[in-house]
Amino acid sequence: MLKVIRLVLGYIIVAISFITSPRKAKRPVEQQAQVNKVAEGLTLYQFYACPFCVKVRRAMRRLNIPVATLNAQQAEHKTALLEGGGRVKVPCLRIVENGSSQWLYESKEIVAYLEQRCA
Ligand SMILES: N[C@@H](CCC(=O)N[C@@H](CS)C(=O)NCC(=O)O)C(=O)O
Repeated sequence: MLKVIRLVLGYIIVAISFITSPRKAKRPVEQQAQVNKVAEGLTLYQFYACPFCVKVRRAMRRLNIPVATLNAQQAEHKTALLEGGGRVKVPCLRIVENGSSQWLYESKEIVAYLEQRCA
């Protein structure tokens, strides 16, 4: 029952977030190309109706950073998250830099990281 309530609330948050979508940042073409380059090394493991994931997706939109998203409810992505990050908790941002991966948990930390990379 609790799971159903959480799911319903999650979808209500998704709907409100859709209606109140933040504006995408507008940058000069070269700057946006740099941000797009940064995004190439990033992947967000998430659940669609998780409020913390909604928060990160809103930040991604606001910052106009095209980070790939993966549904951590799918077996292959869930396994990758568990093996790479150590636990199945979302949101989690996988950061690939210089050939090595870092797994960043906590929506607040993820948003701060994205803001810093887009600055
Ligand atoms: N404080 C975390 C909360 C994240 C969270 O509770 N995520 C839930 C889904 S909405 C989850 O993955 N729970 C599984 C777990 O904690 O093991 C954040 O801000 O990212």
